[in-house]
Amino acid sequence: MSAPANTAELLAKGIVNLTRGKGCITILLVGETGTGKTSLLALLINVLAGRSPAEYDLQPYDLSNETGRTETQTQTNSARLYQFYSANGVKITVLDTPGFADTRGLQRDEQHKASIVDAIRYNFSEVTAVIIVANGIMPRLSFTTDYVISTLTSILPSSLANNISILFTHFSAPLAWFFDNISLPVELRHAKRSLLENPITMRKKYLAVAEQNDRSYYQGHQTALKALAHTFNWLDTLQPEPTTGIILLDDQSKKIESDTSTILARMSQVAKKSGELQRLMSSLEAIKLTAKAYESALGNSEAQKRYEEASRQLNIDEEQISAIQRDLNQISAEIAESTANIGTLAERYSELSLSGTFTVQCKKSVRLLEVHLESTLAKGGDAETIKQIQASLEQLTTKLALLEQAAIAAKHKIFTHAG
Ligand SMILES: Nc1nc2c(ncn2[C@@H]2O[C@H](COP(=O)(O)OP(=O)(O)OP(=O)(O)O)[C@@H](O)[C@H]2O)c(=O)[nH]1
Ligand SMILES: [Mg+2]
Repeated sequence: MSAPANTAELLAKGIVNLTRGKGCITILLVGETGTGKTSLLALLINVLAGRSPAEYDLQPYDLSNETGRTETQTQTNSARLYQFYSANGVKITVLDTPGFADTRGLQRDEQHKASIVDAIRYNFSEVTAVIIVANGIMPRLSFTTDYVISTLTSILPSSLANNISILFTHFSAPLAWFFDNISLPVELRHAKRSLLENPITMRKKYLAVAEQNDRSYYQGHQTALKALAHTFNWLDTLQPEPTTGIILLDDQSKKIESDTSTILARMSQVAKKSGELQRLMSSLEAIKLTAKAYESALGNSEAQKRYEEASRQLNIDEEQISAIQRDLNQISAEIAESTANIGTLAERYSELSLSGTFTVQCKKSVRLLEVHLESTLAKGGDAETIKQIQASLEQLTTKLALLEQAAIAAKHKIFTHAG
């Protein structure tokens, strides 16, 4: 007979029931910054220890891994692994991760991505579930959340699709919930969704007010336990997935990124050489005119000397021009070949990844930077910040153009090979 389902009453005693004879659950908590991942971790630790709200440890996580945003709000710095047991001995492993769309910039998000994937690479061989934590007080996805979801799906393989759930925090009233499902990416529209008003946060608020007899707090706590019970019932249905897909995707995207940087460097080399070629061609034209002018007065010894000098220079320039042209042809052929290879790599990545294509993440980053630039300009931001955003935007746009070109080149290559 299967074990009884998880209930708020059992969870209040720290009891988790798993029907499949599993003794452990591994959860990745991911999402936008400030949505409540660390608070959810704190709730899980307290509830599974069987503590009552009065006994809650409000900060049972590594405080040295948190940076203070305000006195009551902190931001997680890097991915951190937590292991704890339910009162009846189920081992729970949670990876609390730094949130994306960090106000400190896209580069910081790249570091967060690396910290998450490294933590997975070195600590997990399989994962039971990925819980995307999102803020429930929003009718549809903002640009930022859209960017965050695309960043997350870019590191997750599609083999994990059934193991992903979206937990909307700051909210617990399903009837009043108006989130527009259509705004979610197709891959996540069928993901399990749940709502939570985190009692850890409410507990902090509750303790801050003088009157400590708030029945609504205890009702809220009960609602949260029910939501957690549903989550554990869902976790119980899951087959853990190997993390090899995440690691493979990371390896592939690192290769694409490094090959892209190499090509971009080669492209700026081409631009420099083309400039040089242009300069030499103009100088060649000028020398040709000079030589022609002296040629018509060749009886004159001074004119003869000048004519010979011009002819010598003409030869030197012509040799240099053909050397540069040879270089340019060779580099351009290499670029074309590498671009098509990147496109092929990106296609392989797309077959594995939840995000669909490799370029989608780059597009969303461009869009986010454009919005950021618009709002910084509107707010009258300082010139240095604006210059930095513009430079990042330019870099990213060039990279996006290259990736789009790579996709076309790869298709053409396949077509040519097939034909
Ligand atoms: N009202 C309410 N506040 C919440 C809830 N969950 C989290 N918070 C508050 O939101 C703020 C951010 O919570 P964190 O748990 O630090 O968010 P995080 O996702 O870990 O943030 P990063 O580490 O920056 O990614 C804190 O002030 C929490 O108290 C919730 O369900 N309801
Ligand atoms: Mg956090």
